[in-house]
Amino acid sequence: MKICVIGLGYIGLPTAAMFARAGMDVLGVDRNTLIVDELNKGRTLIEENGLSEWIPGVVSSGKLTASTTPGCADAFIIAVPTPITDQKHADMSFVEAATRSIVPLLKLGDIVVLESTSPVGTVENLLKPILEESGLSAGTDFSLGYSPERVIPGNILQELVTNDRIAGGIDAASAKKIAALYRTFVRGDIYETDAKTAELCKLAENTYRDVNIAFANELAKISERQGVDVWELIALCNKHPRVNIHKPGPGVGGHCIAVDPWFIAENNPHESQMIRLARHINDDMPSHVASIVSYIVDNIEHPAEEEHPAGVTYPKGVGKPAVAVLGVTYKPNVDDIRESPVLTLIDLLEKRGMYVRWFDPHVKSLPDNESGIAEAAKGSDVLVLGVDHDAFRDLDYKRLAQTMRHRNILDTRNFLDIPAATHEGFRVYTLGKGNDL
Ligand code: SAJ
Repeated sequence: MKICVIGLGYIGLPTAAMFARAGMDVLGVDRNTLIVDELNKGRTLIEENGLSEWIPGVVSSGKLTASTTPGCADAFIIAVPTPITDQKHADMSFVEAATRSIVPLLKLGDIVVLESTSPVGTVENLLKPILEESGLSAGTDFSLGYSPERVIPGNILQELVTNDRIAGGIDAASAKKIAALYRTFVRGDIYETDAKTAELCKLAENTYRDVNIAFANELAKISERQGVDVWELIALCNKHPRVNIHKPGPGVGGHCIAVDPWFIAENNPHESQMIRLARHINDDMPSHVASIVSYIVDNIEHPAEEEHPAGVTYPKGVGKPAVAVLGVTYKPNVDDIRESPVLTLIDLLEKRGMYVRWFDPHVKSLPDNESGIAEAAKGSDVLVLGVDHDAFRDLDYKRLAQTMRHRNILDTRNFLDIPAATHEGFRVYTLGKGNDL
């Protein structure tokens, strides 16, 4: 069976590799020539566990080849980005372009599956009319539907195989054929449904998480006022067999949990009150964290004349607060900075007149990245943990105490070894811990 996977990103490339390992002849398509050229050399630009070990084998066996243009296939998988605009609307231009590129290739009996997270009705109202310009009719002449991924970056290859999956079809026959296609590598159960239910299912799953995280963030703010440790609170709540409160944090990033709820709210503005409020609560967390940093620096007794880390000596008593931020990706141990709440936090701190430097070992693409933890922390008044990367698990607090101007730490993830830090003279504040704030 020949499969054409359009979009070789976090989902498309692992999915293409899965079909190739299942013995299919796979053509991976991406408009980015660098991705295509690297893939044809058996290399990937994506940092994902296990992927760089998988790719050389399926490429050298000839099971996976890459091109910038699609070719004839028995099944077409569309896994291109569906970004969100500043007006919080879904940008479907990549999906539309990918769909149009299939039209001249479509033949009787083919399967077309959309995987990209999309507003409800995309398959029926966007893909179907474009594909039927081929003269073929969806359902009768070719199968059409929607089958979303639900994998977590960092564990994609494992979860693509083991997670249950939804196969939504424009008609029941399409759902059945799509389910059979994915059963070539999916070991989880595959549930057949209609395309609109599958589209809303994907959005609802991630919206459940965003609303749940908003609840956790609100509990964090309440705990700070009530003198409670929200981390202990949530751990105790979750001992209840039917309670699963998520974790607070400095905000919600990524191109899924932070985005998908808007795809529901966009078309259902009046019915999505809680969904939109949850988005605003999560999007307000960087500002809440910035106010905690201000609280910390406002309580520092700055000696009068002191050398500022930037080599600038400020007038008596007007030392500009210096903040070091560790981690800027949207979640731990990934290189993805999309919708990162920590980048928003850095911007807010600078707007509050603070001098901010940051370091993230996973980010290679941004010029402001310091060369290491000590370089970012040099001369700073507060060290903020933005992301709980494994690389930050055992910080050298003795060295940090020597390089920082004042010994304050703000942990936004309840991640750091507080006794080790306090042993070196640090004052540690944790988001959501009422007794710290
Ligand atoms: N976060 C919290 N508290 C929590 C959990 C997450 O603040 O309790 C924050 C994280 O710090 C991060 C954001 O939420 O900023 C989202 O992270 P996440 O790990 O919850 O989920 P994502 O964004 O990685 O979602 C991915 C998506 N899949 C891909 O990106 C390929 C999504 O489509 C999946 O449904 C989701 O994993 C999943 O299934 O877990």
